[in-house]
Amino acid sequence: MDFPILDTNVYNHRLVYLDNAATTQKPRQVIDALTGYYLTLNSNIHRGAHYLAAQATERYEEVRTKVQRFVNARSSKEIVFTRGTTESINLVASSFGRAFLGPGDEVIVSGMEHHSNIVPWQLACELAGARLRVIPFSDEGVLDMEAYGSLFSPHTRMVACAHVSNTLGTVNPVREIVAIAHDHNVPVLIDGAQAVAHMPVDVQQLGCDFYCFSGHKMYAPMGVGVMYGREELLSQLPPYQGGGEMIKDVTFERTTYNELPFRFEAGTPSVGDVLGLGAAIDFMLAQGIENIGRHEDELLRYATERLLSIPGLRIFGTAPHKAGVVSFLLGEAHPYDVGTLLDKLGIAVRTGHHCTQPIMDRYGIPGTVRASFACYTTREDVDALVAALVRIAPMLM
Ligand code: 7TS
Repeated sequence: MDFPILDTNVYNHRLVYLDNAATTQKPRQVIDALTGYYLTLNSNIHRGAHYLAAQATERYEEVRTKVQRFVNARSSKEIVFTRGTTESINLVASSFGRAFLGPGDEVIVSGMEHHSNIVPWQLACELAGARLRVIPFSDEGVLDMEAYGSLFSPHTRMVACAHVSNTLGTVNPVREIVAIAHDHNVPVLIDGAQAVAHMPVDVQQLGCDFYCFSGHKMYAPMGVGVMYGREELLSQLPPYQGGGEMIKDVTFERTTYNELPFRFEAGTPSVGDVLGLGAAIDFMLAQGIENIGRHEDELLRYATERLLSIPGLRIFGTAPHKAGVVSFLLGEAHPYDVGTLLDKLGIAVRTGHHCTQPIMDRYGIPGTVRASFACYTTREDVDALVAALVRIAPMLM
């Protein structure tokens, strides 16, 4: 594994990068794919009749097939490239909302969603005169599945839920969530932003109708993401953005639209970033996704145990099934103060509400300090975090 940025020194300390839920660092292979594209291949795709355009198009479409296999979609038509999870969810909420949401309808979301799986649905509901229903969760950070079942009504049109919570680390029972929704003939969107880098994802096995994720949280460049949509449903959705590439024929009177998936890819995509995503998938497959998951699970156990040995430290999110995210508070210290002092010791964590304000309201706290892991995180990184917390605790408590 070669992640050049991890050699950075921060205030004369070795960088300990524990903000992987925000974005992962990039391995050399991904950086090379990106620079290689601009050095040798840069060209607009699907359009030009020339050599570079044909090459770039072929490579771009190869990555689509790679992503299809990566999440085990039935067809590459079901893979739409976007800018990231946020755009993927906005695409579905906007298009689905226009086609299927009406006055009095309901969309179910969980209480632990990232704002990007709340606000797009609120916008769609506002336009349609529909409303959100929210699945509550326990103090441990486990969704209340009984309450979930009771939220369905004849007006329920969609369920949108995170696979893994970016704040609590909870791995939600997605298969069960989907099965219950499908019993009510309601489709399900899964926000996989915090899942794809940490566990194998099989959209057919999960049964979900939409699955959204970002490249930059799985070792790929920023600027590329994926929206998987089950073909049967995707083919019923109206276009999201209008522009080049998404059309078949345009006149001033009427436009007909291109076939899937191009209908949802208006304009010039971020071709180099897509090729970087392909390199990131190759990197993950070479490491073995199960191996990465096992490594992070082991670190999570170790970090949880060591952090809890610090007097006054409280962890938020103690579900039995978690991914490599630990949110905590040190006594009554403000998370921002903890984060600032950790930074001075070279330790990068995230502080605040992590774009999940309803979770903070649920616990009645302003925010948390969050450490999150990736394949390159080590026990030494965790030890450095714990040692730093022990050192700064007397200044804050
Ligand atoms: N959904 C979840 C569960 C996320 O964790 C994030 C980003 C998003 C959606 C949005 O992804 P984007 O790539 O479109 O921005 N989460 C975080 C985080 O936890 N810290 O910074 C970004």
